[in-house]
Amino acid sequence: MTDQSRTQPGEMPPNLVVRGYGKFYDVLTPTGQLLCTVRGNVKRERRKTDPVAVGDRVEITELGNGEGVIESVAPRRRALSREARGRTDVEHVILANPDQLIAVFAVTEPEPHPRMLDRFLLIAERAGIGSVVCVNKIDLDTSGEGRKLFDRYHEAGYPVIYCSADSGQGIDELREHLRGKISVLAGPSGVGKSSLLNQIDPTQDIRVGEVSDATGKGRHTTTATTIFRLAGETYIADTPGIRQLGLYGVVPEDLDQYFPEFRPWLNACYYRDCTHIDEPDCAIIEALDAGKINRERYESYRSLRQPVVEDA
Ligand SMILES: Nc1nc2c(ncn2[C@@H]2O[C@H](COP(=O)(O)OP(=O)(O)OP(=O)(O)O)[C@@H](O)[C@H]2O)c(=O)[nH]1
Ligand SMILES: [Mg+2]
Ligand SMILES: [Zn+2]
Repeated sequence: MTDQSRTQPGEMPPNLVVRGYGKFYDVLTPTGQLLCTVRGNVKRERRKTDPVAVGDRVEITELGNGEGVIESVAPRRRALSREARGRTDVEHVILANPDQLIAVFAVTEPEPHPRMLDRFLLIAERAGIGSVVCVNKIDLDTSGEGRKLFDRYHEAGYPVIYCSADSGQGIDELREHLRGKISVLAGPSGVGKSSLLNQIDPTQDIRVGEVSDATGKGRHTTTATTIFRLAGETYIADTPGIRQLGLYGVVPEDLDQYFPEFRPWLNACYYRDCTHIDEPDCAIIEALDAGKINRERYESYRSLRQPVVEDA
């Protein structure tokens, strides 16, 4: 490849990393897919983050036989990230350059944990990425009681889709939200992320797992993040289930910005640096007491703002 084929400054190269396998990456190019290794300098330059992540746009050199080398990674426009395991200062990228998060939880099996959903929404807010809450396995909620847990997200302003990969309910609505965007399906294991993707595009035939009976927890069937192209500019990433979501780069002072339903009140507190916990004349607490902010969401904020200090 000659230098003329390189992308100009400010432009994103068309080549998209769609899957990683340790040292190798599948890269979708305008003419096909290549299995690529990574040039050593890319790793040396990026020690505090994944040197290459699924969703990255990359410059490559083709080697023939469907193989290539990633020469450089374009600066990420945004990234949905978590803390690397055991390293609070290192970013682990769930997906680079997504347009939106589809936060998938099951209405039951496994039991949904709203605090966990709050964390997913929070990392997306921090990254400047919009979210859709996708409540799956609605076929199992025969009484309609289970879905009420998710009312608070609708009240907070998030689109909430009730769907079932089994019955097909809500799939068309979900498909509408995906059109023309790069979306990332994320959530706990066993909630049906891969099953939903199979419903959205049956030609993909992605492996789905069983929720183990003993624990009701998923078994981590999906082991690597993979981007699928659904049509033209519509892409969706399936991700492995996440058990613990370490909040990368979230500072306590900024937490209130990441709860969208707080935003209308944020500049009305008496103290500019109000924590909204015990200060007088706090507009958030007034909104809470007036029923304009959901109490569970507020408690979720409070627990993150003032974590209980545990003995070492
Ligand atoms: N009843 C019911 N079961 C579902 C539904 N969607 C998925 N399942 C089942 O839930 C189990 C887990 O589904 P997966 O699609 O593998 O879940 P996942 O979120 O991709 O899990 P990981 O890959 O481990 O993160 C499978 O046994 C599915 O058949 C649904 O809408 N209703
Ligand atoms: Mg899966
Ligand atoms: Zn306040």
